Amino acid sequence: MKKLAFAFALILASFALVACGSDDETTTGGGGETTSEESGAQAGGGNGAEGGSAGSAAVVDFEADPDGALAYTTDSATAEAGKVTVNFTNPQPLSHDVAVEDASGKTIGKTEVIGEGSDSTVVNLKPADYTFYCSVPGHREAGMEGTLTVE
Ligand SMILES: [Cu+2]
Repeated sequence: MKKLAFAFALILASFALVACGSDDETTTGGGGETTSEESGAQAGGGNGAEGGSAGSAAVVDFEADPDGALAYTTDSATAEAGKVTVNFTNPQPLSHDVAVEDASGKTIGKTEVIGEGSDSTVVNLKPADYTFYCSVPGHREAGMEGTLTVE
């Protein structure tokens, strides 16, 4: 209960931060959230020709702070260039996602916004520095971001 109250306070705080923004994201926390069935997020890799590297599937795992803070458990990660599976686990009742942004500020992929669950997405990465962050309003500003280095 304490935890929930804390999370709720955080939600209020984040809305306060973006008070002038639109309110088209107010559906979170309604309780009726159903994580739409896992529609094969693993984007079946039929053609292994692309990306070539000896079958080493590139995967990066992210997790939101189990203690309920607006943070991931890490602020840096590395991945191999090519098709990278981004796994996200969120133990919090507060909804989060993981989005990946390139150096020009363009979001190139993101997971579903989820609470108490997990989701994954596949992004195509080149050797460069990317930023991963939570796209829920206010969360990135509060600290839910980090650097994804691709080699
Ligand atoms: Cu978040």
